[in-house]
Amino acid sequence: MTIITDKRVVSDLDPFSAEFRADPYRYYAQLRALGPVVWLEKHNIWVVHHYDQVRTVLTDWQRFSNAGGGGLTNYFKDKNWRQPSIILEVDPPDHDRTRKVLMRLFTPGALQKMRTEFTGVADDLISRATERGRIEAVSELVLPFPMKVFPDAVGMPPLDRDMMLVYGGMVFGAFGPRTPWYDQLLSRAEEVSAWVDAHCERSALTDDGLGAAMYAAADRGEITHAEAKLLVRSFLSAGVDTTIDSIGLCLRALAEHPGQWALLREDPSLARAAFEEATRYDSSSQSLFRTTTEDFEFEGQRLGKHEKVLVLIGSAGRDPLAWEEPDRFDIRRRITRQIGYGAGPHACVAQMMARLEGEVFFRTLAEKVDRLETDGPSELRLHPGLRGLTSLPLVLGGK
Ligand code: OVM
Repeated sequence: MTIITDKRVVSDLDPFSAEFRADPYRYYAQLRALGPVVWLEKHNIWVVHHYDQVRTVLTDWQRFSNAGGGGLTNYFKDKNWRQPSIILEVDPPDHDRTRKVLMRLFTPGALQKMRTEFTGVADDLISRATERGRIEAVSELVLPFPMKVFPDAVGMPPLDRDMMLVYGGMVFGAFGPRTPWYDQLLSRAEEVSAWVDAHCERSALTDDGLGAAMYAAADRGEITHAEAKLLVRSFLSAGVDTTIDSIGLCLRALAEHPGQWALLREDPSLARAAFEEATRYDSSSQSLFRTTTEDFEFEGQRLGKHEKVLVLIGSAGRDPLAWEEPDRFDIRRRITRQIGYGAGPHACVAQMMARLEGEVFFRTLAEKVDRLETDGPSELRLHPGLRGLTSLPLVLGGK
């Protein structure tokens, strides 16, 4: 008989609470101090939060599966509110077939076309914001950018902001626990799902966007037409809120670090590096989930089969074991091991598009804007699944 002594490392921290979300980096450090794998008793889940272990978990898809669901709901035990994603919530080899279709969309030519279009939109939005001078940057500058360029690239008509943001809230709400807030949001699930479904139909898309390219892959037999529709849905699920929030947080970081803004303003070619650093330093995607496929020992802890593992990529980006002065926002940092887009087979498939949005936005800002200052406190949206701002008052002055 084997006797397993219970040396489980336990914490009562709740990464989904408003208190934690308001100041996550402080709590991440507390979690890291406890050890590489910690049991969170509030939710009965494991958590990993160091760079190395986060990368290991995200890469080891055999033991840390995505089929258990992208959020806190455990699909091995419970049913989810929406049909599972056919790319996020499946494991290789099935996953690789749908992923390949999406990967092929981001050709140099497609990205070049996006760059031209993104630049036109950024130019227009930033010029108008600069003329106004004092702005609430989330609603007047940040949000309108992905909200325009993303549906345009996919080939969708302009998105109804309210519906889109309710849907995004629902999708990423699933990254957190069932709360009265989330239940209320889910009360609109039927209406919102119908809206999303209708927008993902081939007939609702232009014939020259990313959406049409997915249906073309179906015509070639690489996927079914039903799968093409679900892949358009994945795009719409993962592509809007994430970039809005990441661009907003990067803008705030620049406004709050005048020395870094001065560097970028003097050399707009640093824009891509600035957004890359913000993706490490403070970005929308802080957490992901995996679910164990078997009983095994990991970093000295006994993990059981079908247990949820919270993967804090936001903490991995601030791990002092992996980064020099991780709490410093430094746009000249050379980032060769980005973890903000995840890692392994499920690493963000549209990360090149996300980077392009960030690069174009901040390059245009650096080219057109001289003065960039905060104009009062910003407000965080204390959403359990995605980090972002609800308001960012700024003063902008043109060059
Ligand atoms: C999807 C999906 C939804 C949310 C996030 C995500 C981070 C993917 O439906 O495939 O990736």
